[in-house]
Amino acid sequence: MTIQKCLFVFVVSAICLFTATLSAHEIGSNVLVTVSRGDANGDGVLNRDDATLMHDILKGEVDPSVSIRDLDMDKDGHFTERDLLELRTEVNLFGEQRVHQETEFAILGDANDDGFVDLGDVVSLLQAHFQGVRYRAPAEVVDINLDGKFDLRDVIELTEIFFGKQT
Ligand SMILES: [Ca+2]
Ligand SMILES: [Ca+2]
Ligand SMILES: [Ca+2]
Repeated sequence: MTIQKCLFVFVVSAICLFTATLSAHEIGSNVLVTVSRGDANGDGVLNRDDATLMHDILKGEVDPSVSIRDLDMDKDGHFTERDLLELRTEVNLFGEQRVHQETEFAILGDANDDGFVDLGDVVSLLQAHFQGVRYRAPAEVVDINLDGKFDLRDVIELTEIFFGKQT
């Protein structure tokens, strides 16, 4: 094998490896997110304040400032009266307690947390960025370019994926 041929094989392998690494973080792949179940006000403590806030969110009087996952006490994927009941029961039984954080998988790019990555998520990200509307998914899910923060670059990246402007 000539040196040139060796070099060629090396470069091709390197490209394959790089592509494999990238595809591991593709839109729609699973990302680990941290869930603080029940902590509706996000202060790290589970108490009656969270139950009151959950009640108001359920009635539509307040917009949640945490991920819907954090409100989903019974882990059925929805936020309902049952979750409020479960939180109340827990607080009544055990009193005020520190939030037990868990990790679970979410879908990278699924900004509105409906289980699919589609144009609805692009709209959610655009609204989140330009109108300050809160996206429903945990922060890890909207960090499309995986640089540790959510900003305009993530919006652009997801938009480009859907409108085929990727180069
Ligand atoms: Ca709390
Ligand atoms: Ca979605
Ligand atoms: Ca980012």
